[in-house]
Amino acid sequence: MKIHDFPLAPNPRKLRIYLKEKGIEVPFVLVNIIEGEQSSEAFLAKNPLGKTPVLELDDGTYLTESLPIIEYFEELHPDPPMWGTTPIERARARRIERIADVGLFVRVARWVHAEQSPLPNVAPDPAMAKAMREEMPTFLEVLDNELRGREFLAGDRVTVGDCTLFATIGFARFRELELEKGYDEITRWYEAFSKRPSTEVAFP
Ligand SMILES: N[C@@H](CCC(=O)N[C@@H](CS)C(=O)NCC(=O)O)C(=O)O
Repeated sequence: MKIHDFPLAPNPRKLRIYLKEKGIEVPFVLVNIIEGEQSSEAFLAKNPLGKTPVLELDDGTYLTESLPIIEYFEELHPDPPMWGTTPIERARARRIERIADVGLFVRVARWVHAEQSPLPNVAPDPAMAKAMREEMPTFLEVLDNELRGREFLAGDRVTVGDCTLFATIGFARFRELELEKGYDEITRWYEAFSKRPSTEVAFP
């Protein structure tokens, strides 16, 4: 088994943080998305959408999409549980993860692409950048409130949503967007989480 990814990109980073929190070791193969390697014939054969990460299984099967890849590992290695231990904990952890990903991360990614156009295949779009920036506070406020009185997003243990939010804020910072400014709970959580060994970036 191996993972094809680019470690600085947020979806691969979320998966890497998750794997380290779980103590699962998987070899990585670098796909340089800044240089357009995701559009090569060889990579498109693994993921026709040209996106990282891709999990390659030993039988030659390719799994794409970071969250289903996480679910796959979670089923193979249930401990420590990264969604919580009871139905209500799991529902809550999944709800928060969706807000961090579909709510916040998607807007940050669209903002980066529209504002800074870092990939060869995406053109700048100032109107889109403005709209995305204006929509972010709604999600930041919800996540900030969820963290009030809690060490991690879903309580006293790390769940997948922490990996998602950390990768999102790290990506925003890397792109000089200070997302957490003015959100005291997120700032406190981000500083503490950034000390965890799981957040170290390593190539490949
Ligand atoms: N929904 C997908 C998104 C994957 C994705 O957008 N990956 C980015 C890196 S964060 C990528 O490889 N982008 C290359 C491109 O768009 O050309 C997932 O969760 O894995």
